[in-house]
Amino acid sequence: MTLLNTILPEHRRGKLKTLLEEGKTVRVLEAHNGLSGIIANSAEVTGDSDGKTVVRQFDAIWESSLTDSASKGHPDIEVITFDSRLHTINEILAVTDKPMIVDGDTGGDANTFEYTVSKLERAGVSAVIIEDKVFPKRNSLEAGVQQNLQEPEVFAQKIRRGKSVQKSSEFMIIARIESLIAGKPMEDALNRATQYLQAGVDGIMIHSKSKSPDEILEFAKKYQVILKDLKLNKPLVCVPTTYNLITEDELRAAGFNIVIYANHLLRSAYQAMTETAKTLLRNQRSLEVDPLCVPVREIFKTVGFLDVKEKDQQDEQTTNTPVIIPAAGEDPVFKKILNGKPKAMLEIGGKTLLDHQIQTLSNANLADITLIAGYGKDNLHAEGISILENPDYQKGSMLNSLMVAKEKMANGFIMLYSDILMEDHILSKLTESKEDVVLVADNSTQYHQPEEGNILDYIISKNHYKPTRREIRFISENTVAQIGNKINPETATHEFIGLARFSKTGAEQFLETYNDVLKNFTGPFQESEDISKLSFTDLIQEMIDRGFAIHYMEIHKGWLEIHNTDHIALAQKSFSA
Ligand code: SPV
Ligand code: MG
Repeated sequence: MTLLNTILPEHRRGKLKTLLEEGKTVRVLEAHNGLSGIIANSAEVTGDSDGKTVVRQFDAIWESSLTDSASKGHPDIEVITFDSRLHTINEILAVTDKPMIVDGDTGGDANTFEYTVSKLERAGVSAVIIEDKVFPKRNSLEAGVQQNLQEPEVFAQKIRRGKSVQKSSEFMIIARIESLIAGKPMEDALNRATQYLQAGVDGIMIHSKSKSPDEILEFAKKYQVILKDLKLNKPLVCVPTTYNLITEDELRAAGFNIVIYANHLLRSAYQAMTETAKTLLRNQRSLEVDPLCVPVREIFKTVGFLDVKEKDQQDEQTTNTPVIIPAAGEDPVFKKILNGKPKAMLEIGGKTLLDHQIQTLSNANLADITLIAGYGKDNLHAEGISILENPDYQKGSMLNSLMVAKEKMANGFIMLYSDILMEDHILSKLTESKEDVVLVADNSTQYHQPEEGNILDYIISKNHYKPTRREIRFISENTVAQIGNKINPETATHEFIGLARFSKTGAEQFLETYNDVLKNFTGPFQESEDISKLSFTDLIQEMIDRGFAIHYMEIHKGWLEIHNTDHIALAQKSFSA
């Protein structure tokens, strides 16, 4: 169900009357369930007329007894109960905002009809059309079927009873004359029209199953005379199913105000479904039916599933995403300065590296921070964050430390290397990303040589482009083809800065891949000489190889990694600036 077209009954009901009062010829299309209702409500063609753009749509929806019954596998003989019809009617009303005209069949007896009017009006239906046949009626289109007409006086009284119970002035009761269907003369039809108009009906539908429009055109001409005599102005309705050469313009010129295409969505769906079923049988696989089918995603879009996905993603982003900082390893470069303390405690500009990170995270509303400690854990000091321990920090890679916080990952998470500092905008942009796995990737790597002895995580972008051609790029089209520290810097397009965001789905994919790799592989794996040394980038590469989309968010500088004393000086300089 899509919530796009929701409308209150009181806002919909009067729309049909308004269209008619505006002098519009109302174009109506049949619907038999929610999905066909959405199509009738939203189908649109755009064209050009005298240099002006013209948009054409249907104005209203016909809830047909023929197609409602047929879609339930039943004949159109009033065997589908009114409650079932009302269920379909409400299903369509829930996903549309255009006026609805309900095919009320005979309306039952006068008492039954009163309840029908009351329920339809309350639901927001704009009009009901009842036909002057005896309950239970037979569909009008099949030749050779016995058609029993109701006495016009009895039918006129049913109209009066219906009009007497409606609460609003907007709801319309339209009388459908079946004389021509039952093989009666034109006089009978005209006589009935007069009686029904005198009973207070809001419009007349003249039905015909002739291939030629002649008889309804003759009726329309004489109907104008009746209206004139009675000093009334009541709309005239037709259902051009059999006389289908005539155009809307011609019907309008003949005096018709409402044109109903009464069964075409169901009939076309039936044809397409039958063809699909047979094509599957012929081929014993489904490839050949693909051209006969819309992509699943189009259905998702139509029924609002893509909206749901987007809202879920927004919720996920606005709920506080946990941040995991693996910081267990011992740093050989700063061994002396740190003197038994972990690297996170490195002092930069009067604050620890960790405090700088906590500050940046809190600027992006990220307060759920978990740090994985190992080396020097007793000398780790930080407020307002959780600390977990990786006792085996000397054995594995940073990935092992990250996995200590597995429990934190279930609803998505952000991973941050413990030795990087960055400008605020990077994190806020990352938290807004919609993709399932997003790595932050710097493109300035293309312009400078890596420093000696510094091992960097490189990325090769899937959609190669010239870095010099600066243009707007969307994360959704930035996908990673390759990641790792053994990639030739010359071929790399980006450097992974050590910051990544995983959605709930992304986290599931990440954990599933991790568990599967550990269970099923031994020895060298991706860039690692042994599975026990599996790194974060190895696992991401494995996800890529398994077909998961790994996106990157491109940045240009604005961050620093603290790998040597020069970096500390640089950081101090930028903080004082
Ligand atoms: C319907 O669509 O159910 C109708 C029109 O009543 S017809 O089938 O032509 O009678
Ligand atoms: Mg019908």
